[in-house]
Amino acid sequence: MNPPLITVLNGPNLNLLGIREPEKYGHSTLDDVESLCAEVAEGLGLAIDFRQTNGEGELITWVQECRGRAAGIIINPAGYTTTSIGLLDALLASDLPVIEVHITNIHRREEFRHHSFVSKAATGVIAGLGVQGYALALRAMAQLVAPADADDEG
Ligand code: DHK
Repeated sequence: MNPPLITVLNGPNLNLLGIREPEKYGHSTLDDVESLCAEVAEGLGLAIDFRQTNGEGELITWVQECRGRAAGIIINPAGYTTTSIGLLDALLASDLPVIEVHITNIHRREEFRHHSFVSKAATGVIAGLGVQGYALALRAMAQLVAPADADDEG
């Protein structure tokens, strides 16, 4: 059987990880985050499709494409977190478990970062744990997509 596919989506400016405000976002690059996710996913028996875009429309199209293809979505919507009802609607329409990840603790930052439209579609939210938040999201997703009888295996 093929391993469940988890789509890991990254929004605007996350291509600049490692360069961008490292005191907030850390020194890992997006390639480092993809390697981390690939390693953790392999250990969990998951396949990943890891992507980044600066475009809101492209992000929405990728979410739409998850329906019927992926078993779950992990998303750092970055700047679209607080602005995009289109992204929220696409996530709701996907009918998939969604985990929202933020590298920083958005609640300790400026007030305009506190309200997330995406959270309305999220099974869970991870914020403030740096890029390890992606690894934690994969671990949580493995539980969410596991067949019911696999829960007993510890
Ligand atoms: C990343 C961004 O680009 C910001 O727009 C969000 C998020 C926070 C993060 O912490 O990963 O406000």
